Amino acid sequence: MRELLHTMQLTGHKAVVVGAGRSGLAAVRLLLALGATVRLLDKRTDALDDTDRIELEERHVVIRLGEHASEDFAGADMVVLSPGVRSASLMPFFDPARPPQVLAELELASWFADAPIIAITGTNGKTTVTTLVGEFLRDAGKSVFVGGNIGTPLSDYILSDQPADVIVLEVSSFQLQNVSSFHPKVSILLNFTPDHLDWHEDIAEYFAAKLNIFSRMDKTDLAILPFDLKEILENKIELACKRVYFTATNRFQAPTLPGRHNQANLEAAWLAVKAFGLSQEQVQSTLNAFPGLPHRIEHVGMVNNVTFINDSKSTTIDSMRAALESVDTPTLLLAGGVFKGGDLDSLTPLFKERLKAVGLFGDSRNDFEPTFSSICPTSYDPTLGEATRRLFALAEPGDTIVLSPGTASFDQYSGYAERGKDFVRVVQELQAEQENS
Ligand code: UMA
Repeated sequence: MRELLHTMQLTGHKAVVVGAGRSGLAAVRLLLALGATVRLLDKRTDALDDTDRIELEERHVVIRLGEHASEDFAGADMVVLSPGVRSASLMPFFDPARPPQVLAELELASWFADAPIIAITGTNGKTTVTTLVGEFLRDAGKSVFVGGNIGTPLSDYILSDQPADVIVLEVSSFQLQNVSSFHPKVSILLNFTPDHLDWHEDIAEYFAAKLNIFSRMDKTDLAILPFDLKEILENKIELACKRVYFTATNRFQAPTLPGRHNQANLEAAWLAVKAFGLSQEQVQSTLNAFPGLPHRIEHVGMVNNVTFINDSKSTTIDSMRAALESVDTPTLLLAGGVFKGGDLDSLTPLFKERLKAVGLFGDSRNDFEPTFSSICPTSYDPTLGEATRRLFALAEPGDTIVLSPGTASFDQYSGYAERGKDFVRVVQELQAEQENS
């Protein structure tokens, strides 16, 4: 048990946790360790598996599954939100005479953080930079916890005995929207482009949530900021902490992290670990052995001298742009899925320069087809597998087929990772067919 945790800290407190996913379950366990009385809610009636349900019931957690209702929140002192839960959607259920304290799982867990935090946010590149910062620090001999939006909630670390000299957290706008005392030592804002507008009220709300990462930082802390946003950040936002701006350079060689956007990611990651005493040589030495990240401009095979790149993590137009810019051979693009919006036409010059053909699949055909069909041969197939095979039939040796859909995957998949694995499966099938022919 961590030094800052005491079992009597929240004794007598009534806490409601909303969402029985990874964050919600971790928050429940942390609240139990603090002595709170806990109620767990989830809209989905099948949200809990038997193992978790039995464990929580044995620990006297009241579980309520199904649509939320006012009585679920009756008497609550605090309501802890999973990232995917919008606090505004719960307001009608609260007693206006005695509203509870509403906070993110990240906020609750951060009260007990016992090591300096490096927090990373931005629209694109968060997972890459979070992973890199963790790897750089580990290779330099530091013990590190890497978590947050990347997968393991901070609450899990707080409840563990894992030692850490540094806590490295990927943080999303969803999480940042409900923090008030979260206080990183170093924060990185990687970039900012429209995203999640299906969830946030508007772009201003999304930007404000991202900037919340800096709100508690003081003059001993460091903000690492994108040069592109300097004017906006200098003129509109007051930061109490030190700040440094970054842009893409050629400081590092990183063959598994192609593209200018990755040079910018590397620069931001380097500035963060520099603040912890690492040298440029140490960073380069880690990069020399860095295998790259799955589903992010990942080289997944070659058939008949046609290269296949899996960039399934590309869920925005901006990441589609980054992927296309990173490939310097004639490109056949696979795109499609749930389009989240964005100015596709602004990329017309890049499309004209790079694209040989486009294979659309899944949803959003009507969003993509007008732009692409005016530029290059554009086909449509219902599934990714069919679209990949069609482009492969068109491709010539030396070409590259890039899956960089620029969309969410929920029309056909449970997430981008499943979509990426499906693509890899098709590539492997093509490889096997080629070997057997
Ligand atoms: N739910 C309710 N009521 C609501 C809304 C949701 O009960 O009003 C329930 C859902 O039915 C569901 C549960 O809440 O069962 C899910 O909670 P969640 O979506 O917060 O998911 P977790 O499993 O807790 O995962 C979260 C992050 N998910 C989101 O932000 C959507 C994970 O990031 C993160 O890895 C995990 O916490 C650990 O910190 C994923 C993600 O997609 C990777 N993040 C977005 C992104 O990267 O674009 C932000």
